[in-house]
Amino acid sequence: MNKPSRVLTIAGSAAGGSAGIQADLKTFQELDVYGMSVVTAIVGRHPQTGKNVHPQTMEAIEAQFATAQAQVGFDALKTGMLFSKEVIERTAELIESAEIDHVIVDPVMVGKLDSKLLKDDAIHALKEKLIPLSTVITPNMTEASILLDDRPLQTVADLKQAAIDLHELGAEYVLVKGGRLKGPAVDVLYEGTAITTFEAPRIDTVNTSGAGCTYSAAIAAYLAKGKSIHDAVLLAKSFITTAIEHSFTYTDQVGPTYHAAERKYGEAYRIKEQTETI
Ligand code: PXL
Repeated sequence: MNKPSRVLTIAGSAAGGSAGIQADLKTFQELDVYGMSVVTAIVGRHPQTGKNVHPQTMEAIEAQFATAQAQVGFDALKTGMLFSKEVIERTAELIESAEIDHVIVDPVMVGKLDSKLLKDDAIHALKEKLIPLSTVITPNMTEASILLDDRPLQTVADLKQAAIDLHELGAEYVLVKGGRLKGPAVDVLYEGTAITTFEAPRIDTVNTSGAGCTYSAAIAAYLAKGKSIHDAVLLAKSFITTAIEHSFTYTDQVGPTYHAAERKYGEAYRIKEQTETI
């Protein structure tokens, strides 16, 4: 049998199923890679207490990683919500020791429901320890702005400059996502010598919970399958755009993207792209 490529996500559990570990594993399954997970924290809302984040112990985190490594091994690894400086530092050590080909760092900081998914003192560790080990980082505009010491980002030109400057942190590639731009959803990929913009139409919906997780999980899956960074981003953007087009909600709360949309409707978007050398 042709065995599927293997992808590990190190991230938080999002109880509602739209984001975090749950979004990652659904995406891996859709794209026919073998998914594994290390849960760093459990995110759940407690209406009375407001308590939101339940960090897991370092022992539990290490045990999950060791199990996945021994039972399966990794072609690619993706990080999502890591929450604390300690978990970021340990994750960096584990990545270095495991010598993984493709490392996708989604620098998750704040959830759609304003849940705080990264402690303030963790940003430094993210920049110094984890990002330098990554193949690609996938910040949205807010995260890119924070990583650039609160630089305001408003236009595609701002995103291009942000991608070039973030590259200095040591990632091989930088993808700055323009989901919060006015107008079309334009993402910017900097590959060190060339910048490519990927453009999808803006879809008028609030149901985009977990869109960032899903997008970076799809990039991880395609890289694990041997695609180039350019093709992985192009295919993943098509996957997430179709998932957003078919997003929905069961309640009055912000709903999930539809991870099965591309398989079910076969409606891969034509993403417009343009490359310029720097
Ligand atoms: O979408 C960001 C995100 C990532 N990881 C976890 C989350 C969320 C958003 O709520 O809960 C665990």
